[in-house]
Formats: sequence, C-alpha cells, structure tokens
Amino acid sequence: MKKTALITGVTGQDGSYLTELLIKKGYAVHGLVRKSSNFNTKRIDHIIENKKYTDSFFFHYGDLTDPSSLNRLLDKVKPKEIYNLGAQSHVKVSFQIPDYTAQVDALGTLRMLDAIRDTEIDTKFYQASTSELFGKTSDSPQNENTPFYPRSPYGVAKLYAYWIVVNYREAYDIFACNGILFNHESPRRGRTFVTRKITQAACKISEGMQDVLYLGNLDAKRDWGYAPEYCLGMWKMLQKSNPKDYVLATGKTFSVRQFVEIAFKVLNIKIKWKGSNINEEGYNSKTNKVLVKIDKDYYRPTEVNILKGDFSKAEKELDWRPKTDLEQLIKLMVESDMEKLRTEAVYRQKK
Ligand code: NAP
Ligand code: F7E
Repeated sequence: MKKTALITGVTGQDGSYLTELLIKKGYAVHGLVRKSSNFNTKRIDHIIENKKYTDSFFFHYGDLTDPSSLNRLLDKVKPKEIYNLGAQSHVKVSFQIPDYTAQVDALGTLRMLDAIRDTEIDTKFYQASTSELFGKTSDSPQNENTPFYPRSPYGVAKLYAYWIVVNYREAYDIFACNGILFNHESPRRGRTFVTRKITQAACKISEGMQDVLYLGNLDAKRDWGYAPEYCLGMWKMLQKSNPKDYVLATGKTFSVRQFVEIAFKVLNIKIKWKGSNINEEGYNSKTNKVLVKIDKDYYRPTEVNILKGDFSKAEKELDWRPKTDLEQLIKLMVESDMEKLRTEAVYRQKK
C-alpha cells in the first residue's frame, strides 16, 4: 500500500514541487484546494491531467478557515504525513488584509493541529515556518536559536503558528516540525514576489514588450534558494524519528538591486544606476534608456532589511544542503520566463 500524504497549499509554488517529489517517492498525495471563482490548479494540472497519476494524486476542496472541512478530510484520508503549506503568503498584502492573514496563517495552523487531536490519527506534521520570524534581528546569520522579531502581520501570524506547533508537540506529543525556510524561488514563483516580477519584466523589456520595471526597496537583502531543494528538506524533516525545527537557507545574502543586475545580465543588458532613494533609476549602459524606476507604493510600512540563514543543523542532522546558487537560479528563472513569452507569442500568431 502507498504511504499517504496530505498537502495544504498544494496549488502553490512549494505544493506543486512537493507533490512531484512525493509521487516520485511512491506516495499517494492528497491535496487541499480552496475554492476560487476561476481555475487555480495551473501549477499541478500536469499531474491532475496525467492518467499515470490517477492512483497517486487526489484533490479535495477545503479551506484553512473552515475547521469542519479539515476535520472531515483528516478523518477520511488519515494521512501519515501532513505538510501545512497553505497560507496568505504575501508579506506586503498582509498589511492590507491582516485579519484574513491571521485567520489562515495563524489560526489555520491551530485548526490543522486540532484536527489531528480530534481525529486521533497517527501522523507527522510539517509547518511552513519562515525567516520572516527573524525580522528586525541584528544577529547574523540566523539559526534555530536566533530570537524572533517579526515585522509584518504575515510574520506575526507565522510566529503564532510556530509557537502553537511547539506547544502541541510538547502538550500532546504530536510529531510536529517547523521548517524555518528562507526565501526560495523558481519559475513557478508567484508573479508578485520580487524575484519573479524582476525576471518576467527583464524578459519583456528585452523583447520590447514592456518599457520600465517599477520596484520598491532595492536595498533589502535576502537569502534566496531554489524551491525544489527546499521541498526535499521538508520531507527529510518528517523522516526523522524525533520532531525538531530546522532552518533551510543558502547562507548567502544579496540585495534586490543585485538581483536586478544579474537578471538583466543573463539577457546581455548591463544595468547602471543613478540617483538615490525614490529617485534612483537603473538604465541600460549601452543605450542610456531607463529600465528600472522606484514606485514608493511597493515600500512596506515596516521592512525586513537583511536576512542570511545558517543551515548547519539541517546539514548535520538531515544531510541537507542547497545546490543551486543565485546566478544559476536567476538564469533558470529568466530562461523559463523567456520560453513562456515565446510560446505565448507563437500561440497569439496562430489565433
Ligand atoms: P504560495 O505559492 O503563495 O502558495 C500558497 C498556497 O496556499 C496556495 O496553494 C494557496 O491557494 C493556498 N491558500 C491560500 N489561502 C488558503 C486558505 N484559506 N485555505 C487553504 N489554502 C490556502 O506559497 P509558497 O511560496 O508555495 O509557500 C508555501 C508555504 O511556505 C506558505 O505557507 C508560505 O507562507 C511559506 N513560506 C514560503 C517561503 C518562500 O520563500 N516561498 C519561505 C518561507 C515560508 P491558491 O492557489 O488558491 O491561492
Ligand atoms: O520581497 C523587496 C521587498 O515579496 C522581497 C514570501 O515567500 O519570503 C517571501 O517574503 C524583498 C522585500 O518576498 C519589490 O520590500 C522591492 O524586502 O519577494 P518578496 P518576502 O517579503 O521576502 C518569505 C521568506 C516568506 O515567508 C513569504 O511568504 O523585495 N521589494 N521591490 C519588493 N517586493 C515585492 N514583492 N515587489 C516589489 O516590487
């Protein structure tokens, strides 16, 4: 019999890679899909539509804000592993919808843990925790012992989720882990996160389909890794005999400005900068055309200035380490976005 796993957030970036990984490992994967007014399964359609996977992948409507849907699903599926990836995951948006963000990201986690308690199923639980917990820290690099200081409603909601996981582990002996993951990206990254926004815009600009890329804080620094490698780390956490919390990161940090430069460099465009703060502009060093401008609407009320993770515990105990460096990651994102633009152009021509 196949081992059964349940993934909330299965339609997201990580959910789709984790599904592929678990199916490859022989699991039957059950995905929680929230109802939307239009199709939201684009990232997993290649699995849903493939007849080869009819006995490996199943999806169920449900929502992290609806406890009865979670209880029913756990009772029906009785998964051996649960990956709680579902979230309102956009930090900037969490300032606009803080209550909803808390309902999904904080209380949604509590509801999942309570469903495990109520149904008394024998399972292992992974919580998608985040480097946003570290927020305004001055410790660098950050590891599992670094104090938390979240800087957004998203970060605060995930802080609640982190502690309720620890509490349920200690109070009810539930096998539950927090994966404290630093930013991880891919060609499947949502288009409003800064990496994908940049790679997509750089491609469109180089093809003459967009004039300018508008960004917010270019000085923010992040530790960016490659999403499929981080999904392998999630799985490794649940294969241990004792539940623990782990940081997954690359140990390197780069600014948004550097990310822009590398993305354009892949397309043979050298970006130079002039001006400062909201008047800073990035221009093509050959043509002098301005390609990057600042729009202060993309600034956040409170920012996380710099993150850099220490993954040594995961390396030692899980034999996990990142493989893809930032230049390789950006190259594969740019190439994928360029491929998509060309496919769409061919499709438009045929219509
Ligand atoms: P993502 O692409 O934004 O995916 C989020 C998923 O959550 C989507 O499937 C979304 O469904 C689902 N969702 C949203 N609201 C829900 C609700 N009320 N009930 C059930 N499902 C809901 O995020 P990701 O990048 O894959 O990240 C996965 C998880 O890791 C998230 O919890 C995120 O906060 C956390 N995390 C991400 C990173 C990162 O760098 N990617 C780093 C640390 C932690 P729709 O498709 O319908 O929107
Ligand atoms: O921003 C700056 C922005 O939205 C990165 C989520 O997956 O990782 C992600 O959160 C940085 C920030 O990701 C724009 O101010 C500048 O400093 O891509 P982001 P994030 O906020 O780091 C963590 C680990 C998670 O857990 C979250 O779920 O880039 N920035 N200009 C911009 N950011 C955006 N989105 N758009 C801009 O135009």
